[in-house]
Amino acid sequence: MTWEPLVVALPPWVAGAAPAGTALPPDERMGLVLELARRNVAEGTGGPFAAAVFESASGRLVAPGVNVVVPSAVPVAHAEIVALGIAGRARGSYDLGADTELVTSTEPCTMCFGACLWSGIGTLVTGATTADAEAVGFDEGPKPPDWAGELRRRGMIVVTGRRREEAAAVLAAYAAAGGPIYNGRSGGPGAPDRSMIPSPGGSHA
Ligand code: AZG
Ligand code: ZN
Repeated sequence: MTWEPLVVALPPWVAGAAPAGTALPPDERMGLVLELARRNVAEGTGGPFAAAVFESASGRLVAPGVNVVVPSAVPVAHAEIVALGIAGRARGSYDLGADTELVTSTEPCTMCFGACLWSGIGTLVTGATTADAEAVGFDEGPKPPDWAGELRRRGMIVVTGRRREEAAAVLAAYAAAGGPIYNGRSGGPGAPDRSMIPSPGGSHA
């Protein structure tokens, strides 16, 4: 018996929805990402989030990503982490390079905010806001208030709110249909009662 390798695979339908060789102009990249987010929900293969890494100039798709936290049992398998990770594997380097762009259906959470920095991407384009995700029950974590400014000060181009209403509608539809909100603080199998732990934003007095 040895330890499991960390394998985070894309659902099989993604290869057809975002084929290798895809190249898109800047204003069509979010459209593909939102289609992946909607499809991830429709197929029952994860949460209502998708992302993709493109070469900024050519528009070539380097890697798609969808949220597979629940089916993969990998708590960090957010859409952005999956796209950045598969992009690194595709490029053969953990440093994706300043000519790459991450397009994500929702602003990055605390974890993915950090991952944007550690990936070396040059541009970040976001759809729905953190407030949109939190309005339907997701906990996006304690991000710096001026998180986009923090990235810009480190040289990243950050564009927020691209097709925001459409992106927020994907989150709302998922919540309305009763999709699971997997914040990792439900207690897990056999966990002690943690109901007395203050919730984020609550009083810690
Ligand atoms: C999430 N937020 C983003 N941006 N992406 C994911 O995959 C998420 N999962 N939970 N919150
Ligand atoms: Zn995240």
